[in-house]
Amino acid sequence: MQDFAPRPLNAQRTKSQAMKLIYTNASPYARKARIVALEDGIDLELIWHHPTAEGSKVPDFNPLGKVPALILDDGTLIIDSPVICEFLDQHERTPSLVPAAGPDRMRVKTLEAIADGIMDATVASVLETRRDPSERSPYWLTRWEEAIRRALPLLEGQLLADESFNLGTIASISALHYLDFRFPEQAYLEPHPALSEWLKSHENRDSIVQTMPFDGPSR
Ligand SMILES: N[C@@H](CCC(=O)N[C@@H](CS)C(=O)NCC(=O)O)C(=O)O
Repeated sequence: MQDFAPRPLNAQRTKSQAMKLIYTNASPYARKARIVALEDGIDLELIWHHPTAEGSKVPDFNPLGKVPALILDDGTLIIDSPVICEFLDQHERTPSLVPAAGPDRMRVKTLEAIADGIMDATVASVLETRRDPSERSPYWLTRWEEAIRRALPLLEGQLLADESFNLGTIASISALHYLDFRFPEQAYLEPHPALSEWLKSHENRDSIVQTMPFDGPSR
């Protein structure tokens, strides 16, 4: 097994030295990593592979078959968006998006976990609705929808109580945009005007504009 020995990034990295991110343009988890990289000025080589396409190449990079997967210069694999995001942020000279310790860290990581949970329920619902209707589970679809609706007020309370821009904020933006991208007709944000306003207030930020979700390798 390869030693995990990531080297510090430096600002003069060239394209050939860039780390590779296996991703899709729709994945809200991959979007977290792309936003962190843009915010921290880290050069990532983006390699598009769809995880659920027939003959997908994603398992060649990540045996779990999921995106995002980060591949370092020496071939080291880093997976799961919370780990990838923290790795990217920590390798900047001044990590700014994930507090190192204490109550601030717990607050940011909890916010990220709520947002990731909303993504989990949304992605699972998307995959379930793509199955043959005879195989779909109304039980699970309802359960995931209820989880999302219950989690939104919690997310709203935490986001409105804290003005800072951090990994929790990034995950929340990714989760909420993805929810609207996949299920616009369900109008999940309609009962939460303050949360909608909060989301809109971030929509002109460069890293957010550049990473809006869409299907396929290019627009
Ligand atoms: N916990 C993972 C979740 C990643 C994930 O589920 N990604 C989806 C795409 S949005 C995927 O690759 N699904 C394929 C599969 O589960 O087989 C993370 O945070 O990175």
